[in-house]
Amino acid sequence: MSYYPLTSIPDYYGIDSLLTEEHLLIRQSVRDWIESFVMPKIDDAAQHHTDIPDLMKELGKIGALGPYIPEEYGGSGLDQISYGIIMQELERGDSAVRSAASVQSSLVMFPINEFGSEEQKKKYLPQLASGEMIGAFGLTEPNHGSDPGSMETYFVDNGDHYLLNGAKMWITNAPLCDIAVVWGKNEDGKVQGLIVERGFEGFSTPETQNKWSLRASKTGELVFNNVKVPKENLLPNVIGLKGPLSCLNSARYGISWGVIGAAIDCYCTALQYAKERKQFGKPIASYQLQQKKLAEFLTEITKAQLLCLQLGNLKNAHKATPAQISMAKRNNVKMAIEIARESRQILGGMGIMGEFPMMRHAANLESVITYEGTHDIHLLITGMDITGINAF
Ligand code: TGC
Ligand code: FAD
Repeated sequence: MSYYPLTSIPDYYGIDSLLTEEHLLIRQSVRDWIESFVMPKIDDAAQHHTDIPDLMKELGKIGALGPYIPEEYGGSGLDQISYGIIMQELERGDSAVRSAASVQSSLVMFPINEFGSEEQKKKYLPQLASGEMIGAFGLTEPNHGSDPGSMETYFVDNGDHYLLNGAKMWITNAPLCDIAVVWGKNEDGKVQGLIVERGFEGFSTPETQNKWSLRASKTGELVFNNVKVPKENLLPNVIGLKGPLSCLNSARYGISWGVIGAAIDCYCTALQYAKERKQFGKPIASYQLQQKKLAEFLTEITKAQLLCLQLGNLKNAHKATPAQISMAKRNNVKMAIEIARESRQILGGMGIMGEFPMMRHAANLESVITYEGTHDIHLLITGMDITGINAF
């Protein structure tokens, strides 16, 4: 259960009035699920570096996997604002929960839906939507993170199959995945996507241990040692880096909304605590220094909400540019990590305890500010968009 009443979740600029009845219903149902399924378990999972059992199936049951994927393939056919709202509510629980849903939706279901064959869509999408199948997305490599265009993973035509070699690193859900959408270079040096299934000989997924961040999420490697991938597992409808980067547009958009949820959790906790905690005979909320922090949190959350709502409108109209998405990802993650850090101070010593969410959110957001394009890379994308000069 949250420490604050859910009725205190802020809507300072009346943004709810711009949402539809359906958006509000979706938000309420995900909010309720986070309270009943995630909140009671999340501190324990993070403290013990374990995933939440059955998380993906439960996410499937509430319709959080592939919300915008067409219903004929098991999705919910919802709009982009619904997707954003779902991500926001999930990340109020924990970034690991949003990560699970965003990888499955934007990085696995999205490329199969956009670039896959009809057979691939029918074979994989319904099981991914229900959470019976867990997907991973392999782009980053040990030697190539911000610069995926230099990837070394490659595959060659070997008669009736492709032979895949290489390794991917920092892969969310690698140790749990049933399939992985893997980006490698073909014999012409062009990037293409392959669907690699657990059980293919030569494919292994060692877990990355000892993370201080996203501890309720499994991270690992994808290692390919002469893996025979059937030819029908190649994504046929995209060639080039724009394939994986298009998936990132969708996931980065979801993160822009998601981190608002983490910021809201920290803000609401800090506000409640500041009103209850007395020092020098008065609630600490009565002191100007604490009010400054709380007022600035709410200002930044409200600006981030407006940014996301308009980005959602642009996305619904298929007009959102990658650079606009970069701006929102960069701004909102920075906003959330600063609120997590500052709000912890409002709780004094109690702020470091697992009973309160700040340390967990702050540690999680250290990953979120790095993955899906680092804070610096998103700045360079904006810089290139406004100057026309590539500074990478
Ligand atoms: P560049 O030459 O600029 O572009 C190559 C081709 O791609 C096109 N393109 C895009 N297409 C769609 N969406 C985008 N956002 C695109 N950005 C570029 C571009 O038009 C070009 O197309 P074409 O047809 O001319 O070939 O590429 P570059 O090599 O200079 O690199 C550009 C850069 C740095 C922006 C890009 O590589 C980048 O974004 N780097 C960051 C890498 C990153 O974000 N990795 C994320 C890995 S996945 C992950 O972190 C999941 S975390 C999941 C979780 O747990 O939530
Ligand atoms: P590097 O690219 O080595 O960057 C190091 C530093 O150099 C950064 O500060 C960066 O901003 C800076 N830098 C790099 N290039 C430039 C430049 N041209 N100019 C100025 N500064 C520069 N990847 C996946 O493919 N799938 C996943 O599911 C996935 N999940 C992840 C989960 C977690 C928990 C984490 C931490 C990462 C995950 N990633 C995943 C990888 C993530 O996308 C990369 O970590 C990220 O893109 C950065 O790559 P890197 O770590 O290699 O850092």
